[in-house]
Amino acid sequence: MKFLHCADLHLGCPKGKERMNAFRRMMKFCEDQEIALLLIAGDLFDSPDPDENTIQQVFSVFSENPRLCVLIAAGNHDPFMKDSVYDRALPDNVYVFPGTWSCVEIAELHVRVWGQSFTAQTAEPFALPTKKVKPKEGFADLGLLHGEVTNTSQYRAIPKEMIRQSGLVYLALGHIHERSDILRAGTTLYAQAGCLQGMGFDEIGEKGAYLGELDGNRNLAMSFVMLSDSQTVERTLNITGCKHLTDIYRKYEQQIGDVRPNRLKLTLMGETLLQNPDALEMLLSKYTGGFLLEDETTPPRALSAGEDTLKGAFIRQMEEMIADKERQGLSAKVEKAALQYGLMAFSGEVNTDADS
Ligand SMILES: [Mn+2]
Repeated sequence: MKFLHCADLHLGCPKGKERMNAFRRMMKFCEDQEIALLLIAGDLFDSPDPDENTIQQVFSVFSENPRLCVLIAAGNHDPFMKDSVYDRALPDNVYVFPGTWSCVEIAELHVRVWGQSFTAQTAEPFALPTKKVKPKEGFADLGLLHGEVTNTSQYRAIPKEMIRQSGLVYLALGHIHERSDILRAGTTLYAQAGCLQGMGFDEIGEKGAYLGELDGNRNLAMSFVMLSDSQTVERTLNITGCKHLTDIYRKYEQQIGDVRPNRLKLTLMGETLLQNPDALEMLLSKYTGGFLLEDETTPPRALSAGEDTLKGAFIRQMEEMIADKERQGLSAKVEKAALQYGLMAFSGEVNTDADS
């Protein structure tokens, strides 16, 4: 029996076209791979009342594959409450868990799936019912929850001890947009699937879902499936020795190049005088689907720092001021800029209206 575990699709969010594309790609994957069970670990929608067009698209795609069982544990973004997106007639193959830990038994798949929805924007820590449920002969128990594996969180803390005691074969989790590895507590495997499609610069790398294959002896094999449209990639570029924007531009073209449709988080390193980051951003953004520049360059630790010249004395004094500020835990941003401009002035690259 094959199942797919996804989470945090955030459909219906502003500029959410890529997220909808990833959702459609995932549903196509389910059909092509004859997945029997789709576990959605919360935040399918970005809000409890997304626009009607989004709702219709999502539910009609579910209906198009009636053999697929779709189980949803609502999350903090799309809690299951009165008049929310889930408080309506749903397609026959879709089930949303209530706010209490309970199970659905799917006889033809020989599984029971346990789950619990958010019913508000926050949720109490997860606790198993005191009366322990007995395993059922011939059935594997799976779990589905939105929350974080920790002891304290307003977004349903899930203590590891609870997972260990759960008796589940696998617990499918959502909420954390960065996926976890397949982890273990006792005999239970568990994982955060991560979001299906990243959008921001804090959602780095390949996104997708976990594919599970369960055999008749409750042996489980899990693997990751990449399903996202574009991704955010991180790169660094050392621009030591680059004097002008065109030098940086050329170096970028040689070492990184076109990353579209991906978004790029570019960190500039090295010793240089980066004069106009905005212009650089404009030059390079044509090669990316979105651009974030982090400047971690340092002013050239001028070879002339040891010189017995006016320039040498200036550098030593500025470096002392910077070190002094940093010792006090203060920002030395102004002093660093002063050092940059001073060095530029020494090399004749700046005139008196440099700060305009
Ligand atoms: Mn969430």
